[in-house]
Parts: sequence; C-alpha cells; structure tokens
Amino acid sequence: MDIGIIGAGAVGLLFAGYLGKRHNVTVYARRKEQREQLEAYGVTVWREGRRGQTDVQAKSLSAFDSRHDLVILAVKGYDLDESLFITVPTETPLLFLQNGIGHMDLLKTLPYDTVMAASVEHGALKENEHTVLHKGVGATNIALVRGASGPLQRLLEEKDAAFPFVKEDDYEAMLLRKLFINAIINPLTAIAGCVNGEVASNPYYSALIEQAYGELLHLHPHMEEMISLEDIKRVCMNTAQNRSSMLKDVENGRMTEIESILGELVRKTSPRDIPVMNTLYLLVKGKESAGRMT
Ligand code: KPL
Repeated sequence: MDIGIIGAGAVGLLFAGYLGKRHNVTVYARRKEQREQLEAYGVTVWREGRRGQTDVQAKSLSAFDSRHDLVILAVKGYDLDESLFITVPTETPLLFLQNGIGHMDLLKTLPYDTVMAASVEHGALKENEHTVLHKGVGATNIALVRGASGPLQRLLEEKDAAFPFVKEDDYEAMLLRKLFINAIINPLTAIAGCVNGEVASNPYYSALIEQAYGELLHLHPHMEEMISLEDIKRVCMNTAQNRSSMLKDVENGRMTEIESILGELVRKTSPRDIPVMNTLYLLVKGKESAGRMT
C-alpha cells in the first residue's frame, strides 16, 4: 500500500519504521529539520538491543500527496484540527490512532468514506528526529468505523510478531477499553514521575490503580467483561520500562491529553463519585499549567 502518516512523534515513527518495511510510506512532519533527517537517514527502530532501519519519504502537509491508499493520523487528539481534513481528500481511508475518546465525535461525523480507529498498546519513546525506541511490544487493535474493509485487511495480513494488528468489531468498546488503560496509567505515572511498570509493582500506586478502576467500572459497569484489573496491570508490565505519553508531556512542559482522556468524565460526574479520578485530573492539570508557565 501507499501509506501517508501524519505526525512524526514516537507513535508516528514507530508505525513508519514497521510499515515502511513492506509499504511505501510518506511521513508528514511539521518541522523542516525533522523532514531532512527522515529523508537522509530513514526511520530507525531499536528493539531489544537490535536496530532496524527503514527508508521513508518525508514531506510537509502543504505537499500532501492525495494518492495514498491509507492515511494514518498519528498526531495527538488536540492536534486533530480542521486543516488536516481540508488537506486529505474524503475518498482516502483514514486510520485514527489517538488516545482517549475526545475524537469519538469526529469519527462519527467526518465526511470520509472509510474510517478506522485503533488503540495502540506499544511502548515507544522518540529518541531523536528519526529514531524511536520500541520499549514494549503490544498490539495495535483496529476496528472499522465505516466503509471499505480492504485497508484494514491489508494491515491484518502484516505478519511481524513485533508489530501485530488485531481486529476488533466494536470500535466504541475498543476505545473505551483503551480509555480505562490511559485514564489510569497515564495520570498516575505523570504524577508519580515513574515508568509504567512501577505503578503496578509499587503496592501504594497499585492500590490507587484498584481504586481508580473501581470508579471507572462504577460508571461503565458493562466494561467489566472487556477489561479487568489484571488487564490493566498486564499493560503496565508489558510496557514496564516505558514512560507514558502523559509523563513525557509533563516532563517536557507540553500540553497533555488529559482533556480527551478524563475531561468529559470529570465534567459529567460529581467529584464525590470519582474522588481518585478527579484528584488525578486536577493534579495533571496543575502540573500541565505549571509546565507551560516556565
Ligand atoms: O498508551 C500508553 C501511553 O503512554 O499513552 C500506554 C499504554 C500507557 C503505554 O505507555
């Protein structure tokens, strides 16, 4: 396939590094220096001490190539703005990789023929403009929201054990499942300032995971069959060495994804019903605003 990937952060580079082995990949990056490095060196993926290098093309969005068979949106939820959708033709199949549920309305309302959503369970850390460390092998769960199933089937045919795709039937349940993971692990690691593995192994943080899970389950009781406490702890252990995306955002003084992950939940629910989630939300907002003032 001819694939365009919009966004060249850790996740965008990880997808480019793996998919670029078998597909023709163009990475759309905002900054010229990054595009130059991607063109010159390709994408480097480090996994378990081994280095893989993949050639890609790199362009700015203003040079968008409308012939892609698939466009993967690997930007943060808050960067999914209108200009992207003016650039990409409505016939192009889109795959959304965002955390949280802030983009759920877009999935439903955007006038694109083929729309897919994914929840990414890999641990990835961007080392430099063209290098990503694949710190935890997970899966990319992928569901068709509407339209043709061809691009999704092609991704499912990928046979790389380090970068598997798994088909999901219900995209809303899939996103909600990932929401449980991100709503608990991301704020906790961002506040505690620790890697994912530590929130599961430290008994005090682990107690908070249990309390937060209980609150989320109380709001979405039907999710009990779809995600257990053990599943959340398993994600922590599978990505044990990973610094969550929210921790990295806080450390770098960047805006976090807290709004698309917890914003709606906190606004719709009384703090008395979700004391732990509400506290985590406020603490991340506090860190975020402190970071942006420096
Ligand atoms: O999705 C993640 C993130 O950091 O955003 C997890 C699964 C928690 C991996 O770090």
